[in-house]
Amino acid sequence: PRADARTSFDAIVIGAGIAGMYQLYRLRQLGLSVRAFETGTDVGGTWYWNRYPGARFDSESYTYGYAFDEGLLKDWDWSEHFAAQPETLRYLNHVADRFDLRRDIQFESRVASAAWEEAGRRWQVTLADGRRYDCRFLVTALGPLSAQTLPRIPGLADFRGQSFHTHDWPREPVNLAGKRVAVIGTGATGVQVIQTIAPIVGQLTVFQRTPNWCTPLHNRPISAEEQARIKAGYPDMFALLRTTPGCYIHQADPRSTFEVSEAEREAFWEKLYSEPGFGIWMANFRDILTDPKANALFSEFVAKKIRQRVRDPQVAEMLIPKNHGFGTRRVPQETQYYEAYNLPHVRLVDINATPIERVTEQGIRTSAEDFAFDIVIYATGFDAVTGSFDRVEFRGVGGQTLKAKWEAGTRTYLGLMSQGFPNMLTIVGPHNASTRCNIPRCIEQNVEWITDLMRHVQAAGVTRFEATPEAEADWSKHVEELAGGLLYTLVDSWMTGINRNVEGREVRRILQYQGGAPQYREACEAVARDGYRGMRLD
Ligand code: NA7
Repeated sequence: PRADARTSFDAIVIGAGIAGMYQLYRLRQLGLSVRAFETGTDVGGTWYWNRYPGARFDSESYTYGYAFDEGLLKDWDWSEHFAAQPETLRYLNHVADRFDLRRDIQFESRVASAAWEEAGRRWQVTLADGRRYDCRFLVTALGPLSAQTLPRIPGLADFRGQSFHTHDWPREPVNLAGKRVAVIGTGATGVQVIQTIAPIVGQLTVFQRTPNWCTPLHNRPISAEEQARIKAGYPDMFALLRTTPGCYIHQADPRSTFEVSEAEREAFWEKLYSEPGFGIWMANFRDILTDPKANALFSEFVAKKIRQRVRDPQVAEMLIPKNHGFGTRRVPQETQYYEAYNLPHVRLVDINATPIERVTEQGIRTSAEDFAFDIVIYATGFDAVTGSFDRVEFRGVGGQTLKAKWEAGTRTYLGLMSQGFPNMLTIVGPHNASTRCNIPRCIEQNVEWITDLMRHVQAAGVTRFEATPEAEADWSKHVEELAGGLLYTLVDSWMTGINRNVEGREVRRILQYQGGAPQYREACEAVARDGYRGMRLD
């Protein structure tokens, strides 16, 4: 039975997505009393919330599932190379059942604040509804892309039709057939929505601010033979994933763009364009994301593809990014996305030319035109990485808030903790390799490192730990240095912490550890090996 009345725990985990579920499982194995708090009514995090049409993996399904349990790997069959959201949610429910996780998860429980109490060396956790709990150790599993943001446009509440942010897509079915639909936003989410609903709706109007470089996903079902091969190959595959920078199956090409002949280059790029997944981004020539000339040449290759696929040359030009090169923002992967614009009832509106002035009762008014819609879909993204932390009031030593601390500059140790916030660990926090990663792989690493620390802390009778200011300063500097020379740091996107819908998010930040997952893992392991160097354990 669930010990709902209990309010004191060894550890509290915030969030029951991929990270929170696994952390709960591991801490429970150590014999700790643990409670996980989750805002949703069930497990799944990202895959619980994002039920919008077309939501699916951009990672190969079998590289994305948990790797920690052989039985789980053996029993679960992914149906497609890139599974859709309902399947992923079923998978996460299967995991919750299999490991009996729900008995320690409290749903519909949004954590509003967590305050460190120095005297008792405990965290006081308060939910949005006022219920209070306390724990020795606090682990955040908030998700890097869970703080959804709506556009700052006047009149949002005036609209009389249905409207939703893709993250908050309703649980009950939305009837899109024959409807007049608007989509605002053309990031990875917008692209998935647009290509999926275009054939179904009556009219589709896409409001685009910045086009992205999208490349084909080439998804397909997994045959029985492939299934057997995938399962037999799991040990080798996971070993390979430990060696690639983002734990993807794609291995970087050691050659540089200009060391091969033009014919060889074109043939290689054609091959990448015809292959499934992120290979085109991650297994391209090694200088594509660092040398502006190489980047420009490859961008032109993709532009040519867009021109071939979109019939109206004016629309094609609108869909080709002009101010950033390929791969310097998150690359949306698509299935017939460009072809959607060849349908007679699909229209692309460039809101730089004709800005949105307001949302009206009927629809959307731009500087040029009044549009009427039945449904408005906001695919407008997230206050990334730190946004989910900002939505909880974390108060550390002396009552300082984490938000105020990080506003003055993101500071962490290993992307897993922040000085002044003792006994608190941040899975997928800023400065962590996870947000440049096939995320469950990096989540498992984070969770296992945290679990080892907890084991050590328990055995040694430690009741308080904290990163030292020096270690934090060094790590933060190291993270900044590693990003030097990468073209993405010169471009606005969620990866550089930009979100013009949030005040204060107009300045680029280094949010990610760019040294690659293997080097990150080694850095974490070295800290543990050296008796948790850079941390004070009392
Ligand atoms: P993204 O990639 O941040 O995309 C958000 C999109 O919404 C992007 O095209 C934005 O244009 C657009 N946007 C945001 N605000 C506005 C306003 N006010 N007006 C017009 N257009 C706007 O979020 P996604 O959900 O697509 O993807 C997030 C990640 O989730 C993705 O990378 C995957 O890793 C999974 P902008 O580019 O800012 O001009």
